[in-house]
Amino acid sequence: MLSDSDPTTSSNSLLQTPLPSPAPEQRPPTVSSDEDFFSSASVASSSSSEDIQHQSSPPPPPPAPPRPPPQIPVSWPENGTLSREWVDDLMHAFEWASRAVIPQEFPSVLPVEVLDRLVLAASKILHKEKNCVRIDGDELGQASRVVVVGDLHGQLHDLLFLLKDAGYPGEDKFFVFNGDYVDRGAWGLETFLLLLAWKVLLPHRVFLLRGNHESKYCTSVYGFEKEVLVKYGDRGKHVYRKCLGCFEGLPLASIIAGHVYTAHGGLFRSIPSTPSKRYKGKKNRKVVINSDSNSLSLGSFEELSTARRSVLDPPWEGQNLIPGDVLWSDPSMSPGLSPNKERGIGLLWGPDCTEDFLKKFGLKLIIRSHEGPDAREKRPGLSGMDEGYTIDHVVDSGKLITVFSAPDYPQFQATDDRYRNKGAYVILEPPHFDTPVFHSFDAITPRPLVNPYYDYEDVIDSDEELDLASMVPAT
Ligand SMILES: [Mn+2]
Repeated sequence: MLSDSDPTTSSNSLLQTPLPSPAPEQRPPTVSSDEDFFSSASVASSSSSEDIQHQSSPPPPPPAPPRPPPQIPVSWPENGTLSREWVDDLMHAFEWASRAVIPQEFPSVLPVEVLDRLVLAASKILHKEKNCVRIDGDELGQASRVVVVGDLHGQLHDLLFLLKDAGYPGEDKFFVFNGDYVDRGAWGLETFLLLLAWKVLLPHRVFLLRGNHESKYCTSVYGFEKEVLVKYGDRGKHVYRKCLGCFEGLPLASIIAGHVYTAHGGLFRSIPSTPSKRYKGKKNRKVVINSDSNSLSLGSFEELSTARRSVLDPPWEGQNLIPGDVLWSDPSMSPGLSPNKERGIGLLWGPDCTEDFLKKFGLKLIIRSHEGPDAREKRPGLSGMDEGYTIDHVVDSGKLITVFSAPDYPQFQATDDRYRNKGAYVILEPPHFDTPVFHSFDAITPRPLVNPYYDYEDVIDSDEELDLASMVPAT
C-alpha cells in the first residue's frame, strides 16, 4: 500500500524555474538525452499477417524553434466555447509546466475554477453517450480515418507525440481512446484533462472510453488520487471527486463502421435474469446469477446497452457484471469463457469466443487494450508487448488485437532492467475501416524528472489482481 512519507515534497524547484537536476528517487533511462522532443518516432516493419499493415511515417521535419512560454494561468474562454487555439494552448501549457513548474504549483497553470468548467462541460457530454458509442457510415467518408489509442497511464509527453504523429482530431480524423488515461505515470491529471478538452471541442470526433483505472479503487492504489491531492492541495479532494464523477460518465465500448468493436478489456457475459413468480414485476425481483464456468455465455449488445455504468468501481459480484467484464477481461489461448481468476474480476475468453462474437454480430475486428509489457510477461501463449500491439486471435470471421500506447512503461520501476516497449496506435481506413494499420513509436526522452505518486516498489507489478478485501462491497 501507499507509504506514509510523501515522496513529492522533496523537490524544491520554484515556479517557472526550469527543473535543474533534482535528485529524484527514480531516474528514467536517458536513451538519447539530447534528442529533439518530437523526433523519436519509429515504425514497426515486420508483419505476421498479410492483411495486417504497417505504415512508415515520413522522416521528422527539422526541429521547430522553441516556443515561448505559455500564457498562464489558463483562463476559460469568455464566450464559454472552446476553440482549437485554446486546446492547443492547453497542450502547450501542460507540456511546459511538466518541465518548469513543481506539481504543488500546478493551480498557477490551471486554476481550479477553470478545471471545474472543463470537467463539467465534458461530463455533460459524456454522461449522455450510450454505453456503446457508434461511429457510423454517414459520418465516415473516403477521406476519414479512425485512430484507436490504447493505455496512456499518465505519460503526457508520449500522448502529445502520438497526437502529432497520428494527426490531430478534426473533421476527417476520428479518435477512439480505449481507456486507462491515469495512474502509474506522473501526469495522469494533465493527460485526462487534455483528452476532455478535445472531447469538448470535437464531441463527435473524439470518443473517450472507460478503462479499469478510471475507478476509485485503482486510482487510490496506483497514484492518481495522490497526484491530484499534491497538485491541488486543499482543493485536491474536490478535484478528485470531480474526476471520479467524470469517470462514471465514460462510455464502455465503441463500434466503428459497423464492423469493429473496441473496449478496454474486451468481451462480456450474458446476465440471465430469472425473475421468480412471486416477485415478478416488483422492483426487487429475485435474480439468479450463476457464475460458474459452465453457465457463462457471451452477452449481447442489447445487454451491454442496459448495463449500469455509472459506478465508482465496477462490481465483481451481483447483477451488474457487464461493466467489470468490459473493463477487466483478457483474451486467452484456451477455448471457452471462464472467470478471470488472476484479476479477481472479469473474464478470460478463448479464440472460439472471439469467433462466436464476431460472427454473431457481423463484426470483423476486436480492438482491446489493458495489457502492457508487464502483464504480457506473465501470459504464456500470448505475444509480448515490445511493439505496442499484438495480434491475439486470428479466426474465420476476423481478428482480435491488443493495442497499448504507453511506451517505456511503467514510468517508475524499481530496477534498471526496463521493458523498453514501444507504444502503438491503430489507424482504420476506408472503405471498410476493418483492417488495422499499426503505428509503433518510442518513448519521448528524456522524461522530466519527477517523483512518483505511489509506492511503485511495493505495489504489485502488473495492475492486475484486484484486492477484493480492500474494496467496499459493491452496491
Ligand atoms: Mn487496464
